[in-house]
Amino acid sequence: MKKGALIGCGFFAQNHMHAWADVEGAAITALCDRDENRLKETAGRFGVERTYTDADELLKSEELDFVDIATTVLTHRRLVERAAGSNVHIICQKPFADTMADARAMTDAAADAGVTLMVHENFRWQSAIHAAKAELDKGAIGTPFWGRVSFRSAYDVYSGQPYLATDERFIIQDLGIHILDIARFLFGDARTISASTKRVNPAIWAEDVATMMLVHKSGVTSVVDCSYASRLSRESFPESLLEVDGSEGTLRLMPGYRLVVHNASGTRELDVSPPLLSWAERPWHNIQESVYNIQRHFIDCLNASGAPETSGLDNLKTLELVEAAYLSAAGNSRTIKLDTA
Ligand code: NAD
Ligand code: 89V
Repeated sequence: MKKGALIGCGFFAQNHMHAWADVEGAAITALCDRDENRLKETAGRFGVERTYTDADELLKSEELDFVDIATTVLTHRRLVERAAGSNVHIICQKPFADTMADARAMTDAAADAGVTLMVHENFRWQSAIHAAKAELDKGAIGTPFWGRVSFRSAYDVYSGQPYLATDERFIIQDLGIHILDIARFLFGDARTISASTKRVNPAIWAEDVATMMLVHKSGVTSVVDCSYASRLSRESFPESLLEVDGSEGTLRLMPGYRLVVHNASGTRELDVSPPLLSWAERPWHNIQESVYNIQRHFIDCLNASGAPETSGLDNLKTLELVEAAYLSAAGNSRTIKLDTA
């Protein structure tokens, strides 16, 4: 049994806790949150007795295999470095870091301590995205040459996550990061990116619309677009939609988890709806299933001493896309060549 502690018992951490209860071979034995009310509520909800308001105290007092950091970005570097210093394996929520320098210092700290570091980047672990990847991997549409990963919504995300309305950065750092990671997952690493952003909603501080174009080493050109200001006739939050054109056909992941694959043999339409886990709630159920999948993957990696797919080192490439997108948008959408290319 892998023993873990959760640091940060806020809005999204509740999903982590529900998923940990389903992951065989792992158990959360201690909790930490500097907000006593949230700490008590979560401890009561999940029956965890060992609680702390200070992460250093927790790391000193608990015998742990891993920590799961579910706090917001500005606290990630200190908590990851402390955890590495205590020789425990680490999961850290996205966005991994506020700067590339912080992210590199965090991956270095984990490497120096010889511990596994995974970024909780769960969108690629949604079963609909995995189903699309499986079609591409078996060559159903030949060699992809063009793709689009799109997330367009007008869902009220601000009530559950008020910081999204006041942070200096919004949609690229919060949501774009997920669909940029999906673009890397489907089309491989990118050479260049260009981007444009806009703030439509006057009640928020930063950008709620972003359009990005990537050129991948694989030869694919992809468009990665997101909006929290798009009032559609059918709200599809939080679905990521896909379009991929290949040398032998096309693939479309449509609203309602309909995967349409067309090639010389005809058209197949697959229902790739995610399962509704016992504790999940629509419409968040696809994200909630991916929380279970990525935490399951982390424990499998610890048991096999393998590197997680979204390791700290891998996620540096997704984070660099985020940084480059902001740089491009601030510079008349100029094309940015990526260092990790
Ligand atoms: P939140 O503000 O609701 O919760 C964060 C909690 O961490 C708060 O209770 C706060 O008191 C606690 N905290 C902060 N610093 C701490 C410290 N040093 N020690 C102990 N406790 C500390 O935030 P949230 O909406 O739950 O988001 C948390 C993270 O999860 C963010 O990085 C966000 O981007 C990410 N997130 C990911 C997904 C997803 O994976 N799909 C969805 C939503 C949010
Ligand atoms: O998944 C997330 O990171 C969330 C949301 C779906 C609202 O963007 O912050």
